[in-house]
Amino acid sequence: MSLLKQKLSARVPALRDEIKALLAAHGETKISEVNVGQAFGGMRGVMGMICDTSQVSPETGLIIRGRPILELTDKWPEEILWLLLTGENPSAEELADLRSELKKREGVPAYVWDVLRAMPADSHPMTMLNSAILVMQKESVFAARYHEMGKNEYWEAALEDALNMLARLPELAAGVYRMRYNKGERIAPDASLDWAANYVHMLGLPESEDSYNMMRLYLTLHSDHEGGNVSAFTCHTVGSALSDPYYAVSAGLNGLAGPLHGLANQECLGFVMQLIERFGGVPTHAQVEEVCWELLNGGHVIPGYGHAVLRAEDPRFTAFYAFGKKHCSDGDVFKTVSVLYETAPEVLKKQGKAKNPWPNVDAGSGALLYHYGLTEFAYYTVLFSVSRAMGLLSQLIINRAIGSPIMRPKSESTEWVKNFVASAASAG
Ligand code: CMX
Repeated sequence: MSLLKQKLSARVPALRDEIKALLAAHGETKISEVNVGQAFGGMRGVMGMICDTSQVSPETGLIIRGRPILELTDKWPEEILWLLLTGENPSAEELADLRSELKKREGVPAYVWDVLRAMPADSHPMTMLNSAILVMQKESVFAARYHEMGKNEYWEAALEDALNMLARLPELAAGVYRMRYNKGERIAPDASLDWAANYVHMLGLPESEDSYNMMRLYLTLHSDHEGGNVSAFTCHTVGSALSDPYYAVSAGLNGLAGPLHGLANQECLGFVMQLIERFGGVPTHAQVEEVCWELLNGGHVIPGYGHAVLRAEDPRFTAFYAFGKKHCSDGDVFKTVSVLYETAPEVLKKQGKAKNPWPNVDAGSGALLYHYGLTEFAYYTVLFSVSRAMGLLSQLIINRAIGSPIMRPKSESTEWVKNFVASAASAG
């Protein structure tokens, strides 16, 4: 048994007992209220679900198991996966064991490549990735064992699926890249490399300690963002029907493919490139300001800025920006990202609509990827997905461990709300 499974096996019964006791004593205690604005407004701020892997504070941003993300930027993704699942940093032995678990599960089935080859050559890379994950559903241990296992074993089957999926995702995602952008044959994994470095290797990008570190940082920073964002919420909902992790993750990542969510990093670099093209190089602050107003006046968003929860600069942006300043501050792309950073928040503040005018994670990540040779920005959400799969799967395993039931919030009609507020007004 892997050390990760051993650790979780020791934890899960206590976690179940703790939740059972909490529900018995406080099941009826109110923790949130919902108003009409929230019911029509994407349930913003409604505290209606549990996520133990991470929280997002409006001021501090992402906090993984109690640790602010800026304290974790030197961690590699495998360490983050361990932390997400167990709440602890792995020992050297535990980390080595997790790495070898992932290594031995590598190997994307041949039929997946056949399906991808049959897709239209101009398919979006996210469509290719998510289709491929769905096609691999036949590998699901959870689905295969569903009729014979007891509820208490669900998390173990989910863990099997999670480790298999995570082991294969870099190879799959790199294969999507090479196929979609005609980069030649797929590149086989290198057994001597860690999860992130191996991904750089299989993508066929120039390899150096710097490019490895950029990818380690990228995969660490995007790993999780509590439970209510579109991809996590979707994965949770689909998983709650006991659809297996392949169905649930593919569904969640389809949400990540939306321009208001993960696709914003593609949009963001596209915007930066348009600025460079339009102004023949790095634009001035005045030029960027003019274009930002054009976007807002045309009813468009400034990609990479604003957030549903954050009310400060996203610390993940802060970390990327610091890395970029150190390693790629000479390039036009990074310089343009900087001008945008110094301009867009002021424009958004002046317009006064966005509750958070500051950059989010997507505002800076593309400049780094571009610098290290990944210039096809329609691919960027696939990178985001490889990382975010760690959070989605960690949440899903924990949810199966604690026996989270099927999701079923109540909806009502607009007519119902009109009647409700009318009778509340006449009663008051
Ligand atoms: N540019 C222009 N307008 C913006 C804006 C931006 N970057 N951010 C918010 N607004 C607008 C909203 O569209 C909304 O306008 P309406 O009232 O006309 O609908 C108004 O400001 C209030 O929005 P909000 O409460 O501040 O933000 P929401 O919680 O509704 O939306 C988000 C959050 C991220 C969708 C929004 O800020 C946005 O569209 N940003 C640009 C896209 C982006 O960068 N997305 C990536 C987010 C990170 C991620 O999930 O990956």
